[in-house]
Amino acid sequence: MTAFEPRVFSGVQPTGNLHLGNYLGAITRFVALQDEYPCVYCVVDMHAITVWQEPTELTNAIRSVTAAFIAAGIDPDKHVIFNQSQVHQHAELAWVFNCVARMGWLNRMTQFKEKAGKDKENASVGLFAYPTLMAADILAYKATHVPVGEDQKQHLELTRNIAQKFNHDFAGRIAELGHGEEYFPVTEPIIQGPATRVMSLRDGSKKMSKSDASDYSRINLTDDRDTIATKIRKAKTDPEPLPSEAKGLEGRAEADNLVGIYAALSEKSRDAVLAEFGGAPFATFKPALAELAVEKLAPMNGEMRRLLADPGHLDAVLARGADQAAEIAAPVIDGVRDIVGFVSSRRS
Ligand code: AQP
Repeated sequence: MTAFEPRVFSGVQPTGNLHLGNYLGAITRFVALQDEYPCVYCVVDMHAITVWQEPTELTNAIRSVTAAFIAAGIDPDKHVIFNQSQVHQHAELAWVFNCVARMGWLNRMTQFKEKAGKDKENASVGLFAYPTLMAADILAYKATHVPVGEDQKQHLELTRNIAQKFNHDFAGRIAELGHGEEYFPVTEPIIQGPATRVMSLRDGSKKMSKSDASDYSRINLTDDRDTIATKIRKAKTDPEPLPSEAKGLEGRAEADNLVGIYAALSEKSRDAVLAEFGGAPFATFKPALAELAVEKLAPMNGEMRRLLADPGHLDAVLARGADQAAEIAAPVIDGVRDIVGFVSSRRS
């Protein structure tokens, strides 16, 4: 087995307002991992355009995700923050992976089915091929660990399958060219914490999502104190008081979601939260949750606003990050060209 240098990669789409699900499921994990690993965090704007984006809103959303990364605590002086479209190696590797992945694998992807809905014929080809671009994002950096929310588990499994098939199909060339037994690592997903799948505040069976038509379904990182309190007050619940143990949340999706959010924000377990609130009605729990959410999100909200007031600075962070990212990805893609057998007069 080839030993790979550990590296973390993950991405967030600039498809609208970032929400509490993105924050708890992904961004807080990104922050935690930066003390342990070299990290590459990407604003995946090429993924965003797999569904229609207004160009000026896309530009603003790219800066907004960049600001959220920095405001949450990712240090751009120690780790790489950039946007995908500035590093051409992502698109190039994605094409090779389109030729490695099988139609049957992609046909099984539930995210495409959910996002394309009933009108599959009218979905973009990019939306169908989304997971091969995601595999390219990760493997262009030979990333060994990828922190994501639960919804990305299937795409991560596909990335592993693509890495294994590439390593297998080209095993002879990989060895011959001196790359050892495997060219790409079989990446480990990191899906951890009490909030790997934060659900909609309006429907406990649907995940919280940027593209949900109802703004009341999510808490945006840019929401002010009053908006956060109103959204939590209006969140769907059932009439029963809270149970005193996590087991009692079974079959109570909305209650489970709110307790999970409280647990994640307070860095406690669900059981610890219920030891405090067991027996309490939602009329007591919801204001406590709103207060906690405001307390945790307000500093980040303020910092995001400060950063967004200077778009030139954010663009400079992205430009420097793109140079650093390309420095890592370029030799990886040069290696792929050689392995595949392309004749190449130009190096990356
Ligand atoms: N509800 C969620 N709970 C926990 N984690 C979540 N993530 C997304 N929603 C939740 C995680 O956030 C990271 C970035 O996600 P993304 O923006 O790249 O795309 P997505 O998963 O498709 O998120 P959205 O909000 O639902 O966006 P739209 O509506 O544009 O598709 C990922 O790690 C994801 O798992």
